[in-house]
Amino acid sequence: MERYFQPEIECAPREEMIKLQNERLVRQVQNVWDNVPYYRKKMEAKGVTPADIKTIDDLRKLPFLSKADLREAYPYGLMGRPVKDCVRIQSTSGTTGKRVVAFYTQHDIDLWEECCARAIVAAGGTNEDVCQVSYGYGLFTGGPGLNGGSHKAGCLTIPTSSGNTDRQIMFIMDLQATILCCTPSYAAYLGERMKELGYGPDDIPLKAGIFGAEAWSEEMRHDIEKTLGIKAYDIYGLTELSGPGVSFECSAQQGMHVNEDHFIAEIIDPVTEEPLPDGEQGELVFTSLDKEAFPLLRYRTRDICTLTREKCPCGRTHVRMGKPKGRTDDMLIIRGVNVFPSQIETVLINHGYAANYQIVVDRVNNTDTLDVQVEMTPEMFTDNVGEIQARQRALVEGLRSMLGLKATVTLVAPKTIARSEGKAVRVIDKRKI
Ligand code: DLL
Repeated sequence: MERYFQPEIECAPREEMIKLQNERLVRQVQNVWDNVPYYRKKMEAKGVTPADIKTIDDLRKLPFLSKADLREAYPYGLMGRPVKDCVRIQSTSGTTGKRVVAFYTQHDIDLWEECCARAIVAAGGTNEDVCQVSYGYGLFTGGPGLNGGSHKAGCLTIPTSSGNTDRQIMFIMDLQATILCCTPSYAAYLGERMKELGYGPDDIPLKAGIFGAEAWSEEMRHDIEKTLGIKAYDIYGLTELSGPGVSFECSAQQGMHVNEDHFIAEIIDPVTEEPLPDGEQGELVFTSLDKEAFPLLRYRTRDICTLTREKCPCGRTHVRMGKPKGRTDDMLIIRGVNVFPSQIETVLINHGYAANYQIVVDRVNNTDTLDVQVEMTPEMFTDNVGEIQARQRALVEGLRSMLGLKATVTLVAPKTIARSEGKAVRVIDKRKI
């Protein structure tokens, strides 16, 4: 039976949810106008005032915010409350430029943790469960968010943070953990290590995993579910909007429900910036309806995905987003063709490989090259050259039909590609070095 953390909100009739969103949007726009001069200037430049925003249909009148705005306003320029009202910051790793620093009042933290609790309860979490949080703790939002959610859901929480894989496994086995929260790539690594230590899916006490923070394919989900003997749930979020729990998967595993009482989701065409209808793929844009300290309106995430408002068998009424394919800035353009790492992952797993791979892009004689380096599994490992070549040819063909592009494939020995404890680094683009 489906369980909910806050059924009256998660399953609210659509009219009620829209009414709530209308009220909250009007209040939030006024709040931002009054308290965030940076955004007020943007509104003035577009000729919009709070009086123009009466319902969510007026959302499209508002200007966008982008990562560039966050950089320009860094660190305090987008705050909606004075520092004295804030109790926490979280931050991104800053791999693609300046760090994002997001601020929270206690109210913001409570709402964020409730969103994470919704995800944990949707994955079957109760006060009978032992929930191991193996996302990094500290500036990264994964650990603190799921930790708070696990408390709110009443689970016994094991705050292992990431890393020290054998100790993770010891806790899972000794304390009989039933729910695991970490990145999908780390879940795959934990599964691989547990297999090596002789634990099969029936020995592992876990029943569910809550995996997110990076793009991962359906194929990878099936692999992890099989190795660990669990049901693997996707969870999405970003530091700018709080962290994990902006949306989460239910038992139907057909998209992630956006917590619409707190966030309005839109899909836009990244080039024309026009909103797109449900079902069409584009860039995800979020408006936070009730965050106090860092109230972003129409924030362009750069994540590419789709939305659907079709009825979900789980009973939740909130809009669902598809699996993000990746960020616009993760998309590789190779000889003019758009390539997402997740497409390559699908081909590899369909050919029986695990998700231990690296994509190396370079430019030789003015032509882009794409080399996919993938580990053979211990079962495939051989020194028979003919066999290896046949495997390579099969992958080159698989990649060509998925991407419409010729790639080279390098098969490497098991355990030669570094494992990640957080977000995996899949792409080395030498054209940018
Ligand atoms: O990754 C928050 C998070 C922590 C989400 C734990 C889920 C679980 P950032 O470090 O700010 O925050 O990175 C946000 O990660 O814009 C997406 O590109 C990507 N991302 C997050 N969740 C997913 C997911 C956290 N489920 C960026 N699928 C986002 C695909 C995801 N990509």
